[in-house]
Amino acid sequence: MSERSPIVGIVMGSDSDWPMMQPAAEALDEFGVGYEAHVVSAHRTPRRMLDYAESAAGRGLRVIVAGAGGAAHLPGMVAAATPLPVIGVPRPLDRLDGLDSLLSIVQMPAGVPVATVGIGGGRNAGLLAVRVLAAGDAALRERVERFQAELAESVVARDLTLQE
Ligand code: RP5
Repeated sequence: MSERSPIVGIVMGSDSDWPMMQPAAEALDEFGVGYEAHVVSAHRTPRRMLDYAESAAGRGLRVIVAGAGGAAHLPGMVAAATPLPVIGVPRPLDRLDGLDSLLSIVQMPAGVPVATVGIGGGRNAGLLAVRVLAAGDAALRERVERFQAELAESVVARDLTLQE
C-alpha cells in the first residue's frame, strides 16, 4: 500500500501472485502514483471480487491492474464489473508456462476489453497504468517522457561499454 491516496488498484488471485505483482507497485512508486493492493479471487472469493470491481470507480480508483495464473479469469471478471480500464497480468505457473494464463486473460469477448501485458509482466503493467493516467495529466506525461529518455540513454551506455 502506498502512502498517497490510491488511484490504481492492484488485485491478484492469490498472495502467491505478489512476487509477480510487486514490480507493478514499484513502478507506480517510481512515478509517485498512489495504489492499493489486495487479494481478490474470481473463483475463491467471487462476491469479494464483485464488490471490489463494482465499488472501484466510486472509491476514486482510475485504473485496475489484475494478475492471476492458470484459469486466470480475474482480470476479465473485474473488467465485466467496472467501467475502469483493466490491465491483465498472466502468471506463469508450474505447468504450461503461463500460456494458459495468457489465453485466459487475452481472449476476451467483444465489449469487455482487458489490456493484457506479457506473461509475468508485472512491471510493464505498472508502467502501462502510469501511461493511462498520463494521458490526462501533463506533469505525469513529462515524467514518462523523461523515463523513456533515460531508458534510451541506459541502452546506449551499455552498448558503449560492450565496445570497450
Ligand atoms: C490463481 O491460482 C491465482 O491467481 C494464482 O496465480 C494461482 C495459484 O494460487 P495459489 O494456489 O498459489 O493460491 O487463482
